[in-house]
Amino acid sequence: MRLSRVLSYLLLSPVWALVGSSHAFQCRTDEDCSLTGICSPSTNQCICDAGWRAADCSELDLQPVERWTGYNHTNITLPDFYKEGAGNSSWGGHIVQDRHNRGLFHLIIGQMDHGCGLSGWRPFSTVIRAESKTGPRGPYTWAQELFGTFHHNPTVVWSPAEQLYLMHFIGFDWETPDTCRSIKRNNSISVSSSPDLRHWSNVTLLLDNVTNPAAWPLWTRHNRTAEMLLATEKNNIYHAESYQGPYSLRSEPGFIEIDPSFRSEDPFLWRDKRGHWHFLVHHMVDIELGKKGPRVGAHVYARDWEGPWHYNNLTLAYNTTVEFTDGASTEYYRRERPKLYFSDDGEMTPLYLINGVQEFDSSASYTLIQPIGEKYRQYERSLGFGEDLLSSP
Ligand SMILES: *[C@@H]1O[C@H](CO)[C@@H](O)[C@H](O)[C@H]1NC(C)=O
Ligand SMILES: *[C@@H]1O[C@H](CO)[C@@H](O)[C@H](O)[C@H]1NC(C)=O
Ligand SMILES: *[C@@H]1O[C@H](CO)[C@@H](O)[C@H](O)[C@H]1NC(C)=O
Ligand SMILES: *[C@@H]1O[C@H](CO)[C@@H](O)[C@H](O)[C@H]1NC(C)=O
Ligand SMILES: *[C@@H]1O[C@H](CO)[C@@H](O)[C@H](O)[C@H]1NC(C)=O
Ligand SMILES: *[C@@H]1O[C@H](CO)[C@@H](O)[C@H](O)[C@H]1NC(C)=O
Ligand SMILES: *[C@@H]1O[C@H](CO)[C@@H](O)[C@H](O)[C@H]1NC(C)=O
Ligand SMILES: *[C@@H]1O[C@H](CO)[C@@H](O)[C@H](O)[C@H]1NC(C)=O
Ligand SMILES: CC(=O)N[C@H]1CO[C@H](CO)[C@@H](O)[C@@H]1O
Repeated sequence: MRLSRVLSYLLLSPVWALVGSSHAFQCRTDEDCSLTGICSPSTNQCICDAGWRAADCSELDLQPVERWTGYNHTNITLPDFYKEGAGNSSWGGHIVQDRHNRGLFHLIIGQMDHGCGLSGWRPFSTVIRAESKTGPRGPYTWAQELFGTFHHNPTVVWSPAEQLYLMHFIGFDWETPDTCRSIKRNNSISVSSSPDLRHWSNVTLLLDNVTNPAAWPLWTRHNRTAEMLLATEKNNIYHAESYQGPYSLRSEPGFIEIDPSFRSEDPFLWRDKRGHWHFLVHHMVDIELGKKGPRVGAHVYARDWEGPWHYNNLTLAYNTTVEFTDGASTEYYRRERPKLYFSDDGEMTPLYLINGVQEFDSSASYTLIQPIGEKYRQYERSLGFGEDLLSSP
């Protein structure tokens, strides 16, 4: 981006529009700033953390996406495909930096086998590892199948207590039918561990008849506990003394802010630099109106993981519109499975938003990686990637 483009972007960006019209907005507590910023006692205005914007710091500071980054191999057909048009469709997952090679990035995602696309996710989903040597945004290329059909919605966290990666997912071994179709069965959450992302241990079943896991270790530098939190559908949080369980249900937020007939799914849980807790969720308010969007990304937050939780039902963290660096923008049919990749400097600055996306009138889906704020540029430069964006005249 040239300086003039940066300036015009800044001038046109919603941050200034909101600030300009935010005289009425007055915060009293950090909760009024979504716990992604602090409320200045002198001005009663929010000071947002890097990566967040808007008067109440409720929006992710999303930046344009470069085309063909992320993992998009929807335009291929292979000999074992049952149909054409969906390619290697995928549906989101985690970016992980290699522990031994800082220039190597892994993307652990759900990918549908036999070209079956998102509509055949159960039982056709597998868990794969893709690699990028060109930086965290990719483009990523297929490297390895980690779990065959049916394994889906992998979430990967590093557990400092065990010095292992933990992968939680739904599914179990399931032989695939010989045509693309969708089969309904109950979901269950299992875990596997790995020292290096390439070799994974035998699978342990943790929770039956529960879906969409998001784990977070309670370990801190000052408290080297092995205790684990495991969030699931409905933002219910289970707790265990160690990652292998047994897990007990400890927090059921419910939400006064959303009509019980509205649902959210795909929770992604994290603890911020202040020790406060957050979820990004797939907000399903438009489903009631017979649509998949555009209001798809909600933010939920609490000082303590046991609550009280606040569900922001007014302003969204993100929606289905994505701007690209070529100046075009796409309104996606579906944008779900939110995950964030954070800075490793202790600030927990969100650097990338990862989603499963599907375009209108397409059976294909892919994994989109959208940069956030300004810090991601610095991060990429420190690893030797990216252009020196602001130095050109
Ligand atoms: C297919 O996708 C690859 C990226 O995965 C891209 O480089 C290529 O241009 C695409 N081909 C067509 C015909 O769109
Ligand atoms: C993803 O791939 C499809 C082709 O299968 C292409 O039409 C689409 O523009 C690509 N999207 C991005 C963001 O690269
Ligand atoms: C597509 O996925 C298959 C595994 O099902 C893999 O062998 C192949 O390399 C992948 N191709 C691309 C272009 O992603
Ligand atoms: C993993 O499972 C296989 C098959 O059930 C078994 O033979 C093997 O001993 C197990 N490995 C470990 C480390 O538990
Ligand atoms: C499975 O979970 C669903 C939704 O939480 C619940 O309605 C149903 O009763 C459960 N079934 C069993 C067999 O536990
Ligand atoms: C360490 O953290 C765990 C989990 O949050 C907590 O239960 C425990 O009391 C803490 N221990 C100390 C010494 O603070
Ligand atoms: C948002 O939550 C408030 C309660 O905090 C409620 O009064 C309002 O109706 C909700 N709005 C929507 C759109 O659900
Ligand atoms: C989606 O978010 C962008 C960026 O915040 C905003 O400019 C746009 O108006 C939103 N679109 C919809 C349909 O809400
Ligand atoms: C509640 C329920 O039906 N659970 C089943 C879900 O599927 C697994 C794997 O097939 C079974 O072991 C559970 O009994």
